[in-house]
Amino acid sequence: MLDSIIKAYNEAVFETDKDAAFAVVNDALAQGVSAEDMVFKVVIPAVEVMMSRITQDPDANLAQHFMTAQIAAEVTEKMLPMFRSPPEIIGRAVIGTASGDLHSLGKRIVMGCLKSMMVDVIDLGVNVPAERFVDEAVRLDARVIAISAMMVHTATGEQGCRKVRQLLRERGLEDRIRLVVGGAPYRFDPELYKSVGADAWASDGISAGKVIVDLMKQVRPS
Ligand code: B12
Repeated sequence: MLDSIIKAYNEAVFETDKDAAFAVVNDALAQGVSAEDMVFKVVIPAVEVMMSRITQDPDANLAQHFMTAQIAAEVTEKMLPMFRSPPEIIGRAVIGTASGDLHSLGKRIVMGCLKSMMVDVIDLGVNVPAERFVDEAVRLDARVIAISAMMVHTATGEQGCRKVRQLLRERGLEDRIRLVVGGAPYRFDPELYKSVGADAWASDGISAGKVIVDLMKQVRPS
């Protein structure tokens, strides 16, 4: 039964048809599929399938990429109250785009993936000053600061990740908060994250989720 649900859900997502995706979810629940199975066996694998299609299939497009992550986040939010035992939230991250950068699509995709992977993620928006990343991470007790930067100068400039690293160091927060970056400039140069002071980077939403979950495990709870 799960195989046909997975197929129908993937087709709906591939067509960016949110209503159809939710109809598949509701039918599956009515047939007795658990909320846990919907999230872990249907929704998250669908995001992984879409990510690999995006890279391999010339017919896959940005709208499909974007909608997969949005639908995943919405379905997961709907399923969580139905879990038999409260799902274990792995930890909290704050995310935003670097100072001077208004590109938001990649960040939103990453957020959708993180939510479906049980990471509590708080969106600080676009054009976020370095101080705000750090202040909000402290205020919200986040273990990870995630910075999206789509332009070379916002990825490498003095007001972005480099400044966040400097502030973490100055405020003695480096063992409590990890720093992760993503966006096109990091894909072009996979070593760039190190030179701007990040602990890690990831090329897409699903790998961002995996990297961030790993970073959270390294952090000493406050
Ligand atoms: C859409 C777009 C815009 C839209 C943004 C709409 C929006 N709400 O986001 C608009 C039209 C507003 C725009 C404006 C500008 N843009 Co623009 N834009 C693009 C474009 C075409 C696509 C970007 C995008 O959304 N990609 C799709 C998403 C899904 O991919 P992504 O962001 O990389 O995200 C994925 C990964 O990188 C990763 N990821 C992303 N963030 C994070 C964060 C973390 C923590 C992790 C782990 C992973 C991760 O996961 C995501 C999901 O898989 C790119 C060109 C391109 N092909 O990349 C140019 C591009 C980024 N823009 C560019 C420029 C120059 C500009 C402008 C300066 C143009 C102008 N003269 O006004 C302005 C800048 C405004 C500003 N201050 O930010 C240049 C940057 C050049 C450079 N080398 O720096 C590019 C590369 C175009 C080009 N070839 O010249 N842009």
